[in-house]
Amino acid sequence: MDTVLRSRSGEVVIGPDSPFCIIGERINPTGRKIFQEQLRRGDLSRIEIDVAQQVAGGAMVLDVNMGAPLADETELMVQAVRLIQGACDLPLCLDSSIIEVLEAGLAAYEGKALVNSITAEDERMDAILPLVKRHGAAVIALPNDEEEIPAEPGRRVELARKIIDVATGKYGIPIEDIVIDPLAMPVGADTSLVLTTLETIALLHEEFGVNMTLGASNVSFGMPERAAIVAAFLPMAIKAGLTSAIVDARSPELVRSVKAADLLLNRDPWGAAWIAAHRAQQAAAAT
Ligand code: THG
Repeated sequence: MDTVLRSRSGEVVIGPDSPFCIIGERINPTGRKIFQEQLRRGDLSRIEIDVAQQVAGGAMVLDVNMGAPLADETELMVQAVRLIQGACDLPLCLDSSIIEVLEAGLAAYEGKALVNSITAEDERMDAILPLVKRHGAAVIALPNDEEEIPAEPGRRVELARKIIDVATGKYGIPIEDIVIDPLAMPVGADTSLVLTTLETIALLHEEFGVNMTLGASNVSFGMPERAAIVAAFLPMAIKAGLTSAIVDARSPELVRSVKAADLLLNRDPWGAAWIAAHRAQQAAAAT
């Protein structure tokens, strides 16, 4: 099953037979005081740096989150979408918990975006899925609702089923445009949480064959040597059926582990991408 995203003139396929899709996480002010302050002042210059770094690191899609406290998130999302689409030709993942922000971002976007995100809450689905349908976008869905973030993989699968039924049945959204987030939790909070995520990925893969993405940095939150932890997590998750992740593409350690997983899992025919990346690096080092 392939999820196709588009920018103005580019296209990215998320699917089991394509290279693992790296979604750059960095266009996001969460935890960044200076960036938040700049956004409050309407200074978007930092975004250009972050975009350039994510692209250089190997991002194939860019997550865009403008959730800075006390800033006009709707206006910032519109400005950011225009700025980023002028600066690069990668598809965007519009990331906000606020419906109006997603709506304004979709209206400003040229191409087929990935909307981040809905949950199994009826109210959110009924507000956001019509927008997704109208704009011909794809959507990330989290299997939690107002009651719970399920601890049990089986319960996450049931909530994913509810979302898929509503999105396809009630709103006519093709199942390939639904990307499920199996929910990545910090291993530092409880060392059994990542196994739960891995089991959820395997179950969702078996049950629906859908594409999946998650915030990979969540896994290492609060731990030292974060990149090493994420670099170990991703190949296991990929083998279980994960087809994309929101990660910091500036980390060579992490991007290399993804590219090695592509090679080892037969998503890099003849190792052409692996060898080409090595040659490009050698050439860059020689100059
Ligand atoms: N699922 C989905 N979407 C998501 C997430 C998810 N979007 C947001 C988040 N999780 C993924 N994006 C990030 C972005 C930044 C960080 C983590 C996840 C991060 N930032 C540093 C920090 O807070 O420590 C920034 C600090 C700094 O650089 O100064 O870790 O799970 N669907």
